[in-house]
Amino acid sequence: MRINQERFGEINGREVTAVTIKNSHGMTLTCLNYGGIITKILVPDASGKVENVVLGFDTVEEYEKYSPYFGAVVGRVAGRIKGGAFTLNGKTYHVTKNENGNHLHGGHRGFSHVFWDMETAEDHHSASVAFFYQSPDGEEGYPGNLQMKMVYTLDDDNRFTIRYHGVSDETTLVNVTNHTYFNLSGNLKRDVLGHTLEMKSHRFLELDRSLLPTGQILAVEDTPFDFRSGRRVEDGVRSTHEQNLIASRGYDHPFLLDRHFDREIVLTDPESGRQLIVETDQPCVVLYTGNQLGDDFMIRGVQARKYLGLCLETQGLPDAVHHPHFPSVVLEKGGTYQAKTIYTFCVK
Ligand code: FUC
Repeated sequence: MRINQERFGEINGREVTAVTIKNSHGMTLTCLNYGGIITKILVPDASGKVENVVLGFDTVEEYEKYSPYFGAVVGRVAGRIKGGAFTLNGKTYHVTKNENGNHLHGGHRGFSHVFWDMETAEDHHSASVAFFYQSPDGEEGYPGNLQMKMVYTLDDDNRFTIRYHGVSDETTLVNVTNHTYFNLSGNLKRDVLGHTLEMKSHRFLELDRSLLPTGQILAVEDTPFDFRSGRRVEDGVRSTHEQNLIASRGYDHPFLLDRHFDREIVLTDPESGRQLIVETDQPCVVLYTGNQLGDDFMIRGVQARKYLGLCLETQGLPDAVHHPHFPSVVLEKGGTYQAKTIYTFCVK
């Protein structure tokens, strides 16, 4: 394993550092001490050709100007909180309303637009970057001083693991995810419509027009949301299912996972032969097919556009604080938030 650090740029007078980890099986991962942003993941295709499989930029300026959370950690709470308000232990809290009167992805800066302290470590078969962030009481409106730790580990089996850990001195909400946009074609040669996705999920959440859960849990059976035997991403774009139309033609939906650490999410690009297996201890994955991606910028020389990447955001259920029948995302004072997701890259 090799770890390398270099200057990536500067934000508000502070250096943004890029850490690159390279294993002995042709896989390389680069991430930043800003938003924990994963800027690049290089993996081989079926013929051994090593190319980048995530959306990212080479300058901080582009991240600041254009990035819809490319590769970043999002929190304290991923997804939307209706009306930017919630009640905990009888007290109402107002969090940043940064999208149509609702709270999205932790607010203006959240976890994605702040510096994290970094420490690297390595052993025989893996190398890690540990990230630390202290979110002060009241930040973006959330109660409690929250100490977050997140560890990215790459091993020699082309397995990339993210572990999250949080403790707070007051009861608060935590539901963190990583917002990487994957595109297994390699260096964005094609969009992701021809990718196939297989997911062990028989239920998904119905969304309203603001993309907030209505509270209804729907069966995937006989819908374009049934990925149990695998289907092309394109199906949801061509679909006239009301839920695909609400998501601006595509998917922006939380799927409840039936299994954990059992190949529950498998994304394949049949052309390159690349495959990504995502496994997690989290109750759901938000499948977002890049339906809102703008076309007013370039991504490493490629025109940005809809469906150029897709996110597999493993997490607790969105807006859970307003739906008592969803698993809670409340972190009690003195308790510990923990989550783990493993991304394994291979070829078919
Ligand atoms: C995803 C979606 C949102 C939003 C954002 C950039 O998580 O759920 O709709 O577009 O990313």
